[in-house]
Amino acid sequence: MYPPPPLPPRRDFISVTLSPGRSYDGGQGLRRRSFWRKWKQLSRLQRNVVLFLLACLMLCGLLSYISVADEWKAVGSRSAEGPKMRPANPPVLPAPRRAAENPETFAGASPQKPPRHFRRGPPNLQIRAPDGDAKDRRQDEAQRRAEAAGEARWEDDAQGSRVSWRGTGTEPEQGPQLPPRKAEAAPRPSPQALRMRNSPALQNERQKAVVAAFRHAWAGYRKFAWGHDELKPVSKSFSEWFGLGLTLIDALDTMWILGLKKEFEEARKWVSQKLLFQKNVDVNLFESTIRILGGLLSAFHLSGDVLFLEKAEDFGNRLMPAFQTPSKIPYSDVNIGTGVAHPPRWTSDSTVAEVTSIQLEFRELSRLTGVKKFQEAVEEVTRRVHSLRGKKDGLVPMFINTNSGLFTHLGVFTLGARADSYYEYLLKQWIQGGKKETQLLEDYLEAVEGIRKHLLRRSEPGQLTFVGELAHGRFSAKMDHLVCFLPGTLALGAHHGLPADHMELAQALMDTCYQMNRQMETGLSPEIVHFNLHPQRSHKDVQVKAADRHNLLRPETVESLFYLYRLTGQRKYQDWGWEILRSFNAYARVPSGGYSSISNVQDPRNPQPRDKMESFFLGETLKYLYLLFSDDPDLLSLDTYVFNTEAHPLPIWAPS
Ligand code: DMJ
Repeated sequence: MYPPPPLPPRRDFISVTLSPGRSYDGGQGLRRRSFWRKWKQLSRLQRNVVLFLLACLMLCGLLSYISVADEWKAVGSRSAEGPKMRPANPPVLPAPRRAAENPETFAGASPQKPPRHFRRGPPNLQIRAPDGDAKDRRQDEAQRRAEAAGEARWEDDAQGSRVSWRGTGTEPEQGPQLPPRKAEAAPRPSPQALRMRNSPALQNERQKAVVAAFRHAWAGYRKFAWGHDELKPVSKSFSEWFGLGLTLIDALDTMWILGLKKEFEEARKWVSQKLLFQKNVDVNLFESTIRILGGLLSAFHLSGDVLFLEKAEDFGNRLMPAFQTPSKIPYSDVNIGTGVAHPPRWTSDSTVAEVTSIQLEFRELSRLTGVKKFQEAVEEVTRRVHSLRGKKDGLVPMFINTNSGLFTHLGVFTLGARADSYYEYLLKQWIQGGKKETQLLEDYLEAVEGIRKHLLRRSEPGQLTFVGELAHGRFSAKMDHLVCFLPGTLALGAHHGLPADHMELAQALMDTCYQMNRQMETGLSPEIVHFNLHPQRSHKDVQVKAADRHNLLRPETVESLFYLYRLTGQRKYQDWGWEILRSFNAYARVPSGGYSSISNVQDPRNPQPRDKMESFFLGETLKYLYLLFSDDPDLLSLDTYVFNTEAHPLPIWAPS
């Protein structure tokens, strides 16, 4: 057989009919005549049908005209009032949308496109368009019915392998499905559940002041930001980061501890009815682990309410794709709806503090659920980081590559941003696990010696002990406020049997952190300070650059004050915390509700509110202040609980 002859190449033709002698009228006369001929050719029935359809069309047109005309009339009457109200120069951006007064009605309102919202580091942590509202409502309804029927319901997931803009298309590990649970590990109320104290009589005056501050902050959140991530107290609005009610979840255990039962119940209802993780949204693995996973686990432990554990397990499952990298060092971001994980847009590095400060939460999740993969994933990270080259006497660089698994940007060492909680979690995991994991302890002890050797100095003229930074052998006298977690961590280690000189160092650093607040005109620490190393009497110990003068309502100073008071009993630490609370009330409190971070801690007349209340103000700052003012060492005993880096208490597994 011969193959058929090849077809000629396809050509496109345009056919043109020329009609000489006809005057040009756009062909309209011709079209009219041919329409009339076609109409005549129709049967009577066909004509009637066509006429009937035309009549229907006209009727519809008439009806919709009437309704539109009504609306126009309304708009017209609104705009008649308009000119009086409108500012002479209307703002370029629309005014922020206000949340309704009633949180329940607002929580279900249609999603708006959230404002872009930037954090330290990655610019791509923005919320994506949430799923349709109707879908959310259907899921809510199904969830409500399931809960009414007494069963925990786990949403179905439309999962599929997807390829993100940078890399991994990962099959979400069991996605949101509830993994088969070992019968013996079924969740049950925590044996350590802490009874909520309802009686204000049990609270001293300072604790009552913290409760008042919390109520004020909560009132703002409830009124203007209910169910959203963060309150913008000045504009009486909100901002989204993950679109998961971050402040509400971060604050759950604080409400429990402060005895705010009504508020807790209302928030619990929101978690039960509105908190759904099947959302097309990128979350930062670290931030969402410490705030959301940690917050839910603590809420479960304190209240004994299994709802929080179920939510925690669902969320933990959705974070797991982040660990599917060539090196097993997790990506910074993961989409909890699609299961696609990825590094930041500009690099394949992750931050060292971020990948090493999720262990307490994932390990606890494994212990509670009996599902080992959570613990295995994070402990693999710990093992790999432990044996990496590039450390300096236990100090770690700030970045680690998710492909190679190696440290990058070698030679730069800090106890501040991007490295801070690595050190904190070495100690706290060791405590959490019952002080058996000696490798964690050894890494911690070595790091403390590394800090002493390379980063510790005294300022002039006041001889304040501080922790600076090292960049390629050059010392910088710069210290982030974030470093003020360190006195508390050192004191905690000493309490758990580590060398007594750790406590001495803790106390010296505590003095310094207090001075970082005290020496500012508002009594609130700036984000970063530089210490004076030169012995001229005219210079102050603590110096602040214009770009670093802001205060974000961070907890680290009061966190350490809590540990220092709890473990030494020295009242001065309570007094220092009291000063700080008074400063927050004087300079950060927004009368209509909420507290705001401020731009200038050196200008008490105009501290410049930044219109943002970070979730950690309720999750950490106010919680630590309340615990600092307590004289009851059994209120979240440090022999029973270990606090994650977002101040969420988790139980110590076994007595040492
Ligand atoms: C919190 O999210 C955590 O404490 C974290 O470890 C550091 N940053 C903030 C508070 O400042």
